[in-house]
Amino acid sequence: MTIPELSGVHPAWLPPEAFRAIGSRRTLVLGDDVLADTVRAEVAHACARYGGTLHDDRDGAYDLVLAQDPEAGVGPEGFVLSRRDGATTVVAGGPAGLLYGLFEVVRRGEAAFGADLPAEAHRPALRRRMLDHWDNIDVHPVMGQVERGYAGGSIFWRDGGPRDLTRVRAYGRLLAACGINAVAVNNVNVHATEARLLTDRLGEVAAIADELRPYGIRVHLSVNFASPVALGGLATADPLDDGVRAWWARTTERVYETIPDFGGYVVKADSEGQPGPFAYGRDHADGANMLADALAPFGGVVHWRAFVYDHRQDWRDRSTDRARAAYDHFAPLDGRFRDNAILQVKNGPIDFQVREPVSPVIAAMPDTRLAVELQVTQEYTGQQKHVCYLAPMWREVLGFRPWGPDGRTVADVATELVAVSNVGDDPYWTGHPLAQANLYAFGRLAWAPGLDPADLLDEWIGLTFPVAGDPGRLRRVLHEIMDGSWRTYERYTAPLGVGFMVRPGHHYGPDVDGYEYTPWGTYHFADRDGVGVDRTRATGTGFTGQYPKPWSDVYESPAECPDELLLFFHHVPYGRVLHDGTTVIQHIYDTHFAGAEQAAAMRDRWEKAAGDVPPELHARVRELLDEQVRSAREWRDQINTYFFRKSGAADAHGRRIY
Ligand code: GCV
Repeated sequence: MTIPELSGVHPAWLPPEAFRAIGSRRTLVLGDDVLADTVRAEVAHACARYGGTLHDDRDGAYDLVLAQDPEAGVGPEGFVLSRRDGATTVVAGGPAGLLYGLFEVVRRGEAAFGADLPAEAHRPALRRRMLDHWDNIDVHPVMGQVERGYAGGSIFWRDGGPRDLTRVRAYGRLLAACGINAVAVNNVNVHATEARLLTDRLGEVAAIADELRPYGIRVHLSVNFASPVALGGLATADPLDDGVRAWWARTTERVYETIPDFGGYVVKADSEGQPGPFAYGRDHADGANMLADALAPFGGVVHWRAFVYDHRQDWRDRSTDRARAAYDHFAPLDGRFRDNAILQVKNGPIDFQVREPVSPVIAAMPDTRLAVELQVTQEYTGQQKHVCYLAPMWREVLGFRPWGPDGRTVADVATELVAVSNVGDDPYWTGHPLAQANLYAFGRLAWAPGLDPADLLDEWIGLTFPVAGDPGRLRRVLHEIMDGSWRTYERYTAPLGVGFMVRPGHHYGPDVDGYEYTPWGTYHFADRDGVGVDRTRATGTGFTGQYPKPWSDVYESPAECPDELLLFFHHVPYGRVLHDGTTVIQHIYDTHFAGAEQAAAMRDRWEKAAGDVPPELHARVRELLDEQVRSAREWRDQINTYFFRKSGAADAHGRRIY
C-alpha cells in the first residue's frame, strides 16, 4: 500500500506537515488487516519524511502505540486515546478504530505528545457517515457532469469512461481523516449510461471500491427503480412481481460476487421524473423492501429517499403544499420498512434552502431507520463562489429537539448522516478553497454531532494551513470571514425563511418571481400587502400540524414563531412587527444592506491574509470574493427593489433603493 501523493492537487487538510509530529517519533503499530496495513503505511510515509521509525515488536519503548483490542468497549470504529509515561497509546476496538485513532493523533499534532492524558474514549455517534456524489459518467447537457457540482468534473469518470483513479485513493484518505465511511458514487437521478453501473459497467464501481477500501470506506450505488425493464428486458418493475424480485436478487448477488464489501443501493423514486413504485399502484415501503430483501443476504442496505413531491403542481392551487409531501407520503408507512431499509430525509421539508425548519418526517417515524441528508455542495448557498461555512446550520439541525427542550435531538433520532458531496476534479477539490471546510466539518459532525462549528473550523485551519506566515493572524482572519458566513449569506439572500427566490434552473443569483408561477411548488406569495406562505392549521395548508408539540403550536402562532422562519409559516403584512421591534419590510431592507456590506468586509479581511497562505490560493479566494461582493449587491438591490415596489414602504434610513 502506497500513500497517494498528487502533484498539482491541493492536499486539503492532509498536507505532509500535518504528519510531522507522528513522523518524527518511534511508533509501534499492531494488527494484520487491510486497515492496519494502511496505518503502517501512513506512519512509514511520515517517518520517511521526518526521520521517525515504525516498529512491529511489542518489546521496546515507543512514543506512540497503535493497537487493537476488541475488548476495548468502544465498538469496531472507536478507540481509546491516552498518554502516560512518555507514551501515547491508541487502543482501537477494531481495524477502523485504528485508522480513526491515527487521524485523531494527526489532528492533535505535537499536543498528542505533550502532557499526560487520562484515557479518552472516542466512538462515532452515527454508524454510517456517508457522502452522496451526484456524479454522472456522461456530461449531462443541462446539469454538466456533476449535478449541482461546482468544482469541475467527476473524480470518478471522464469523457464517458472511467478515469485514472489515483486521486480517488487520496480522496478516501481525506474522507477517513474526517470520519466518513461510505460513499455513493453516482447521481440519484440515474440516467441510461449510469444505470449500467449495476450490470455491465459494475467493474467501474469495483475499481473505485478498491481505491477506497484501504481507508475504510464502503461503496454504494444509486440505482434506477426501472432497471428490471431498462436493463433486464422485463415487462414490469412492479416490486411485488416475482420475476422482478428474482431479477434484483440475481443482480445483487452478482454485485456482491464482484464487490464483497459493497454497501448497498441509493434510490430516488417517484421524484422529479425518476421511476418508482407508484406506477404499479404500490407504495414506497413495497419498493424499498423489495431492494432491502435483495440486499439482506449480503448485509447490504438500501437508502430510500423521502424527497417525493409533486413537481407538476398548479401555482394557482394554494392548498397543495410541497412542504407537506414527504410526511404525507412516508409517515403512514412507519413500521413497514425492513431493518436494512433506511429512509433518507432531507434536513428541511422543501429542498436545502438557506433557512428551513427541520423536516417533520424526522419526528414522525419512530419505527423506521432514518438517515438525515444534508447538502454540502452549495446549490442554494452560493455555489462555491460564495464563502458560506455551513457547519453552524448543520449544528442547529442536529441539535434541534423535535419534542421540545427535554426531548431527544435530531442527532439522537437519526441512525445515519448523509450529505451531497461538494467535490470535483478541481485542483482545490471543492472549487472554492474555503469550501473544503464544509466537507471536513460534515464528516466531523457526523462523528460527533455536538462539536462546536468554530472549534471545527479551528481544527480545519490548523491542519490545512500549518506553516502559514502568521498563524495567529490567519486564524483570526478566517474566523472573521467564515464563522458567520452562513448568516451573512442568509441576510443578503433569503429573509425570514423565504426560499427559492433564485434563478430557475441553475439556482444562482436572485430572481424573486423566477419560481412564482412555475409547477415546482416553491412560492413566496408576495403581493402589495404582504409576503410568506400560510402553513397554519387555522387558515393555511396545515403543515404546522405535522410537528409534535411544542413546535406544532409554536409554528402555528405568528407571535411565537421564530422570526427567522416567520415567512416560511405565515403570510404577514409588511408592517408586521418582529420580536426585535423592526417591521418585516424594514428587516428586509436592513438585512440586505447589512449582508452586502458584510460580504465587502470579508473581501477586505482576506487582504490581511495575503502572505499567510500560498499566493495562488490567495488569488483564487480573492477572485471569488470579488464575485461574492458583486452578487451580494445584486441580491440586495433586486430584493429591496422588488419589495419596495410591491409594498411602497420607504426605507426608514432613506438608503438607495431602485
Ligand atoms: C439530484 C434538487 C436539485 C436536483 C436534485 C434534487 C434531489 O431538486 O435541484 O438537482 O437532483 O434536489 O435531491 O434529488
